[in-house]
Amino acid sequence: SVQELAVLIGTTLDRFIHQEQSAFPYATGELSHLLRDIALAGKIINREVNRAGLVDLSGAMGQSNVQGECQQKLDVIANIRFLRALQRGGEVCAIISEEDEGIIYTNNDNGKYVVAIDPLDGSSNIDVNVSIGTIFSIYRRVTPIGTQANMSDFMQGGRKQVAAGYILYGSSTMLVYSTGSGVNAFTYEYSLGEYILSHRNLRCPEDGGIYSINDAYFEQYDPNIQAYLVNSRKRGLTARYIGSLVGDFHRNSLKGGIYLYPATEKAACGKLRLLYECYPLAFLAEQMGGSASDGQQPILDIVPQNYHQRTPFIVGSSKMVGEVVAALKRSVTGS
Ligand code: P6P
Repeated sequence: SVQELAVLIGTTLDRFIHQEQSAFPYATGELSHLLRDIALAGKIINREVNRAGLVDLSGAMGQSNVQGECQQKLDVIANIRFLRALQRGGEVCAIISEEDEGIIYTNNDNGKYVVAIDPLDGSSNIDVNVSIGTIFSIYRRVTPIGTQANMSDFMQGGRKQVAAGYILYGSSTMLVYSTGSGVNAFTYEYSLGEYILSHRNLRCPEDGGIYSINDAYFEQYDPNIQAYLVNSRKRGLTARYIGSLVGDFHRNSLKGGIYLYPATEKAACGKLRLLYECYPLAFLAEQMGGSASDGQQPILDIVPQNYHQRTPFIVGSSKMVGEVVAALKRSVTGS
């Protein structure tokens, strides 16, 4: 049977979440339910992504999101699907999404959690069939249960995340997440409709041979970033940059490497968003033994100011990130 096959293949996500929850005797199951809601939305988006080329879901919607970025049809669909899954799940009282300016209220004022989400990052890759991803970040609300959530629920800072993860729609679809006790990755088995545990307790190699950065902006980078890149080429490192953060992050986490989106002359804070891209991936990186910095401090220590603020982002193998941070600090101290 399907279930017997699942048992043969290994631990399903549902079973893993249940096992993880039972390790916390006081856990009441809401976070488990929330993770299942996200996993379900991921299955639905997976289906849409896989069909995009066939049912004309690829291509632009002809409108822009709050970032002023041209919205791809799948962006809009992914946003709607996740909002609907979280609203129906009942565990979430409010959401911040890359696709919307302000707080989205779910009308579940009794929900204990808030979620910040990038429903479909890297969506410009949809038309050319390159991997794309969903990134999510979960906080326990600080406002009283039963009241309407507000900005304070989302401005707690990266170290207050209770869970974070991503779904990578690639050659296979994977859900990778952490609730603070290590990182586990689940590969979606379509024939079973189940996510199967494929990478238990993922660890990011301390060092690596891959660097990911948009070389086109080389002239705009800090001279010490430029020096790092020149040196990386001399050392024979491999350049891999697919224009999809989740794909680059996932590969570098498995193989060892570093992803950089530094400040440029045109974008003093870089391009990536703190709340629903950098905080969650920094949480995962640290849980895997890697690290994440804005060049001056760990990403998770950045004090949030607003929902869509940007930050320079350097993430991956701890030794590599350390080298870049040391180089950038020389920029500041002039040493
Ligand atoms: P650039 C996609 O828009 C994204 O947010 C990340 O997924 C990706 O790494 C980066 O921006 C690409 O940006 O400026 O190099 O095209």
